[in-house]
Amino acid sequence: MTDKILSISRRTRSTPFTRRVEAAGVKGYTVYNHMLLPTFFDSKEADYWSLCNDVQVWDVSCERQIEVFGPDSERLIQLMTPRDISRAVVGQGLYAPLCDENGGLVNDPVLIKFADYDWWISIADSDVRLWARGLAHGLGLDVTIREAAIWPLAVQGPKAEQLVTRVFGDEVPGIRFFRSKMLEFQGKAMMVMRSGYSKQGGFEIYLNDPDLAEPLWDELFDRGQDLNVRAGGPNLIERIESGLLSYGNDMTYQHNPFECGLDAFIDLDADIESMSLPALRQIRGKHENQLVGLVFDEAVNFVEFAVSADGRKVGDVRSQVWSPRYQRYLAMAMMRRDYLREHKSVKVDGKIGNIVDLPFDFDAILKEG
Ligand code: THG
Repeated sequence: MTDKILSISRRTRSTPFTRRVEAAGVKGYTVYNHMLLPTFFDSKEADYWSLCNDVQVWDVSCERQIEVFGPDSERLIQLMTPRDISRAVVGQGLYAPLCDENGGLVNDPVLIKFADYDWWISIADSDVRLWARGLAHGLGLDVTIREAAIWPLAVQGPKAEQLVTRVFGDEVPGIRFFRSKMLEFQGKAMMVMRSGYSKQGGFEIYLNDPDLAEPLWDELFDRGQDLNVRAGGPNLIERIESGLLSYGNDMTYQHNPFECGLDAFIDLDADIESMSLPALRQIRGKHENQLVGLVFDEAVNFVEFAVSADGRKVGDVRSQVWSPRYQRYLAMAMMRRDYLREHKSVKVDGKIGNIVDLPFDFDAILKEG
């Protein structure tokens, strides 16, 4: 499919940064949580090199924060995720799948323990607020659930730490991965976490005052001039190379976390009350599909995203991109495990692709030739 114009209205919500994003020359948007998400500014490939070599500022306001507070907040969060959250400390983020009673993936957010009895669900693209409110109402839980007035701004890339330190001060380098500090910008404290949707390193600033959006954006660009700071957004090339999953693309509620390789973020043996754990304990090892990588020497045309063999469909491609760094065509595909047991490659569009585990291991891939 070729790119089309996106018609923008109130429904495709803008953000406090949108005017600056427009002024920076945004060329593409997608819609995420009913909100605009910039996808690229120069070209996807030029943006990729700027992210990997320098530093970018991303308007990721669409990572909406579903705030759950009140006496039963931790109980509700634990019901929604099969990851044990009991040892989380205030200020910590936890990447965690949310799963329904069948083990189906509802979302894959970052859970943030903002304070005791105050959790933020930093959601991927699905309507978690509705599900959470339904559960809370049905179970009679004592919680308040709302979409918080928070607009995350990510600063990503190898020079991100330098830039964020210039703006937020010397406490920044001491922030560990998926931990945060409350730091001041123009006298207002906001959460700064070492996190973000790339593997180039960086921070997310959880802006809590829309009037500071433009001053914050401008300060990052003023202080980052010598670092070649650019506007950017989650980059398709970088995130596929890094094996970062995208809910709605790589997986949906029809998949379970084992199929997506999220096993490490599930505590099957924990003594916790989580609504998906009984189903997940049953499903483990018996799931039908597995998300894997496919590696081709040249670009491939998938017909309707299908991967077929001997006249039957054996999987489908969920995300794909040409990697300019490795000179390979990379795909993430949801493949039938019965096919994977017997095969190490697929043939699509007349081209052979190797099946590899995720995340991609490029040393091994390049050695294969
Ligand atoms: N930051 C915040 N919220 C988010 C995202 C984010 N919400 C939506 C979306 N991104 C959720 N998806 C992901 C996917 C991967 C990661 C974070 C969010 C991630 N994973 C690391 C990894 O896979 O190596 C670390 C996981 C860990 O060790 O805990 O960072 O980007 N606020």
